[in-house]
Amino acid sequence: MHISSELRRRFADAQRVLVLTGAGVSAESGVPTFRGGGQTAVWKGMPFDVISSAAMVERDLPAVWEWFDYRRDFMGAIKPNAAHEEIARWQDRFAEFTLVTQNIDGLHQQAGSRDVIELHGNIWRARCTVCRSNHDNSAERARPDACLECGNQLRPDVVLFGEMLPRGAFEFAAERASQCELCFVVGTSGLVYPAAGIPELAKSAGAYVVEVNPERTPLSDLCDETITGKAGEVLPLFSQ
Ligand code: BV8
Repeated sequence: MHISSELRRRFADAQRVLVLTGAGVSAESGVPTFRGGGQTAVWKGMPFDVISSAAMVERDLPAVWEWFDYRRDFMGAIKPNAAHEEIARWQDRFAEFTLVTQNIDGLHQQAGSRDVIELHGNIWRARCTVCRSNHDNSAERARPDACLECGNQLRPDVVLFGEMLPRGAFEFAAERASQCELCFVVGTSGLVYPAAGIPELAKSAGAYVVEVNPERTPLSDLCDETITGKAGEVLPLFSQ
């Protein structure tokens, strides 16, 4: 596992860099990955994209909360790993640095990353199903039973399957992807859209695209380089 001289040169010269992360960047912290949001049952016999879907919020919001509270409770004790820490260092290294994540675990922010574009929301927030006002959902404090503004039901402030991404988040990420010179794709299976479209946008705009993943993914073929390895072992090599 080594960094090519080509990539080291581009890393040294780059002004505009974008990083897209998925569950794999948090794997070494102990957050289980999803295997592409596929049909594998993850909760009470329900596949991931069923329990984490807009339809389930309509049908059985308490079941959705049970699933997210289960994840929130074990994520409470989880810490960022060397990959999160290295990426946090990059934000002050490049003239224009953009961090886009599909993760809802908040570990990038815990590692010191600022202005993280959370495409799929954040497990530490809840929002009102009517007035959309945000509420704290941290493990420490009991979540309010209802919206403190309008009294309606609260739901996890995450993007569920079949739901639009947060207003402007994808558009801003897409804009930065089309301007970057170097795009890293770290720990994602590249199966969930529109997030997986970001490296494609960067590539078509002429960026040098690098994948960091122990396995090949549907995005590997469009990458200029694929580094086969764990993010927590590969990314710190850039500071050496
Ligand atoms: C939408 C939050 C518009 C909730 C999540 C186009 C084609 C096909 C389908 C669609 C399409 N466009 C839209 C769809 C439908 C759908 C979709 O993409 N379905 C998939 C399953 C095919 N997309 C949507 O519904 C999106 N919304 O399109 O809205 C719309 C709306 C209404 C009407 C019309 C249009 C919303 C998608 C967001 C869903 N929410 N998360 C929650 O967490 O519960 S998605 C969730 O799953 C994650 O956020 C992430 O995005 C995805 C999991 O993928 P990864 O993060 O990549 O993780 P995975 O486990 O799959 O892979 C891990 C990788 O890491 C592996 O490759 C592994 O090898 C690697 N790895 C492991 N260890 C390490 C490592 N890498 C490095 N280091 C290691 N140590």
